Amino acid sequence: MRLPTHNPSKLFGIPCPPEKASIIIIPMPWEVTVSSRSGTSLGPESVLKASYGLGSMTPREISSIQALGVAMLPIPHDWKTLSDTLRHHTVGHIHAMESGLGKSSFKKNIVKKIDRYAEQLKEDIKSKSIFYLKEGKLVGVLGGDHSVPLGFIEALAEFHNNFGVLQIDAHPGLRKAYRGFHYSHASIMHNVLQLPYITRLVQVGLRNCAEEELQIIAAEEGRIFSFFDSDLKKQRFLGATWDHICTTIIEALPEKTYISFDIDGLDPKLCPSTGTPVPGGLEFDEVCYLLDRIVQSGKKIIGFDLCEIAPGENIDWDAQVGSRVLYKLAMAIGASKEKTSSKF
Ligand SMILES: [Mn+2]
Repeated sequence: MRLPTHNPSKLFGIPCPPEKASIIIIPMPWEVTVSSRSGTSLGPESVLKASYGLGSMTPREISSIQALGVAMLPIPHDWKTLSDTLRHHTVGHIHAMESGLGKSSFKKNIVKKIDRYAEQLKEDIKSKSIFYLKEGKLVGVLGGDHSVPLGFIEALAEFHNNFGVLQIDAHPGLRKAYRGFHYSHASIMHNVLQLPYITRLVQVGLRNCAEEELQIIAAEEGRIFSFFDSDLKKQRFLGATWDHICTTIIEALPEKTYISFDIDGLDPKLCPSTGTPVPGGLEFDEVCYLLDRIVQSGKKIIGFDLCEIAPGENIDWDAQVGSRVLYKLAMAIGASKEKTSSKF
């Protein structure tokens, strides 16, 4: 499915050029190593389009986002074209391995070639992020698959000594070079944990974990805090309030936190077209409340990504939810900066 190109300088329907914005959204339409359904490379375009329709926002919400100033950079269509071309090579290989049909005849040099392009993509996002962070702006990355924010997280290390990652996701993302790809979306948190300045990883909503990943979570006890969806639901069923659970999650976060938001952390009714939906998950209002509580707590949100949103075939439901989540993340990081500006 092809979508028309929309005007990136009118995210949420509000004109805001990057030079006037306090928050810059870097879009990245990349999905070379996704293991299931494709579509997330259309995420930025579809979220941008859906964001125009946030007409149901209250006047207060509209004036708040307007006052904040959020600009999306132009969608890099050259990366989308490259992603489509490389995806053509990887899809058969990944599907053969996923379905247990044995090793495909995929050439090692093609894996290396894809890793090289992924490295270039990482550097591209890193240099763009550093440019805007140096200007004192806040930055968010909009995928694409979950492999894309690594360069941004590396960039943040040049501005913050130590920080933690709050990951909202159905999957731990702790696979080592999943299906041979060093920069696989399924390896994002494995790669993030190689960075020494990441003091803690707090995962919320996990419900589809490989044995290899459970072993890493157990071995990294203290550095990884995992809130499994089944445990969260059990607490709720036994009468715990979401407010109480949020307190527990926030207590696990360091003073400075990066938020990595995979849309499949939400209940799949909110993201039915994402690549690997899993039953269960968080409600939209629950994550909004969690974000509000993080801001109130005085812990500083230093950056975020939002990944794995894919438009549906006929309706733009996934993108509507995604644009709402993007709005909430932008408001949260803006409010967090205001609240903590005298602290850091
Ligand atoms: Mn996921």
